[in-house]
Amino acid sequence: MKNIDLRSDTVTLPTPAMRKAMYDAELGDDVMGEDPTVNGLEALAAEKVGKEAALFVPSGTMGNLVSILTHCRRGDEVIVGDQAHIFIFEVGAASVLGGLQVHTVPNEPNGMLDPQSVIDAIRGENIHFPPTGLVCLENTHNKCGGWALTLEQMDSVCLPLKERGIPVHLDGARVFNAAVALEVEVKELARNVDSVMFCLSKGLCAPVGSMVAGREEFIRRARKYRKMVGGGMRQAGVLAAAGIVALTEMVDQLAEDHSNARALAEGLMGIEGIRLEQRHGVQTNMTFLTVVADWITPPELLTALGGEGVKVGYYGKGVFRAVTHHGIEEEDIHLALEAFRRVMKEGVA
Ligand code: TLP
Repeated sequence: MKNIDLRSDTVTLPTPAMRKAMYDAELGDDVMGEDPTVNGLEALAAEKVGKEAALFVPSGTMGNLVSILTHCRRGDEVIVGDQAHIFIFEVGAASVLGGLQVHTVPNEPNGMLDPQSVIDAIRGENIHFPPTGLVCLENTHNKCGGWALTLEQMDSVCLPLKERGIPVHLDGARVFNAAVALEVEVKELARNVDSVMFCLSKGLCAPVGSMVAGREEFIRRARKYRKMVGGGMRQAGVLAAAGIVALTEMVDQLAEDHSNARALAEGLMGIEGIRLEQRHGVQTNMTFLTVVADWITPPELLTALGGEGVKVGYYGKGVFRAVTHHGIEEEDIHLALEAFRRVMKEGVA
C-alpha cells in the first residue's frame, strides 16, 4: 500500500540533485561569514525576492521571529491577522521572546487584511498606548485556504503604511506558490514589504531552512538576532546547497501541486458528507474540507483514512487540511479520492 501523506508540504524529501549538491558542498564557518555555499544561497535568495540582502535561518518560525525582533523594540505592538501563522502557530514567540504585544485584525476569508482596519489599528500618540512597530502579512495564507494575495491587494495594505512610516513584514512561507499561481515574480509581490521570510523546506523540497530578506542594514541586524536565538549554524552549507537547488530547480514544478490540489478538491466535492471550506476555491496546494456526515466522526475518518494509507491534517471542529506537494502524483490523487469514497460510504463499523 502506498503512503499518501497530505498532512503538509513540510514532509517533502530532498531530491537526488539536492543530496548530490549537499554531498559536494564547499563549506566553512557561517557564523564567521565564511561558508561559501551559504553566502551563495543568501545572494541568490536576495536576488530572487528583489531585496538587497538575505539571511539563511533554520526554520520559518525563526525567520518570522528574527524579522519581528529586528523591526520592533520591546513594548511595541505588532499588527497581524487573527488567522496568521505568526499569531496561531508560533508559540507566542513575539510576546514571550520579544516583549511585544500582538494586535489582531480579522483576516478576510481570502487571507486579506482590510486596509482601513489596519490603519484603524495603528496607535496614535497617547501616553497609554504601546507604539505600533510592525504590520505582518501572510502570502499564501495558510489558514485561509492557501489563497494568494495579488500585487494590488498587497499594495493596498503596504502603501498607506509606507506613508505612515510603519514597516511591513511578509510571512511568505509559501510566497513562491503565490507567485506561480498568480504568474508574477516573487520580487513583484514583495516590492512594497520591508522584509520577507520564505521557506525552502516546504513545496521547494529542501530538507531544512528558510530565508529572511530585506535591506542590507536590516539583514546585518537580523544576523545578530539569529545568533541570539541560537540560529548560528556553522557549516550550514550542507543545508544551503539543497536550498540553492530548491530555488533554481523546484519553483516551476509547484504548478503541478496546484493542479493536483484542484483535482483533489473537485473529487472531494462529489462525496456525500464532505463540504469544501474554501469559499474562494483552491488556488495553490491546499484543500480544506469539513466532515458534515453524522455517520463518521473526525477521529474515525482520520483513523480509517490512515488504514488506507492516506494521511491528512486535522484542524479541529471537523476541518481537515490536505496539502499537495512534490512526490504526490496525479495517480495518488485518484487513490486518495478512492480511499475517501470508501471510508465515507462505509463509515466505521
Ligand atoms: N506551517 C506548518 C505548521 O506549522 C502549521 C504547516 O504544516 O503548514 N509561516 C507559515 C504560513 C507556515 O505555514 C509555516 C509552517 C511557518 C510560517 C513556519 O515554518 P517552519 O515550520 O519552518 O517553522
